[in-house]
Amino acid sequence: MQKWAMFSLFIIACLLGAGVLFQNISARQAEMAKEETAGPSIKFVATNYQFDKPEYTAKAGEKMTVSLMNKEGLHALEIVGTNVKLDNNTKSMDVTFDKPGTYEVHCVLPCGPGHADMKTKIVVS
Ligand SMILES: [Cu+2]
Repeated sequence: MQKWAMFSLFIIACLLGAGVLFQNISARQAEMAKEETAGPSIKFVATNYQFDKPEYTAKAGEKMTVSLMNKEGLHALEIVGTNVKLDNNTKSMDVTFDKPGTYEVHCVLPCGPGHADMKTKIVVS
């Protein structure tokens, strides 16, 4: 009788595990589908202590998605002159650059010795 109970528990645990796994997979697929259908975007990939590009480009008046990926270390950023602030809680936002120009982007989370130099820019034309 006890063996049966153990066996049943084991089966239930397996089913739960598979359920969680499946849910994760479909959530990820939905996220990927969303990314594919999205319009223009900029993805800032942050490492210690720089962003993956010295300069990003965008078009004025066009709604776009900006996102942050912390590949190494923990960083947050703001785009000066906009309301965009990204960190590990808010990983992406939509933004429209109204005017052409150069927008400074910098890390706003004290992340280590290279923090002060952790800057990049977006050239909007
Ligand atoms: Cu920093």
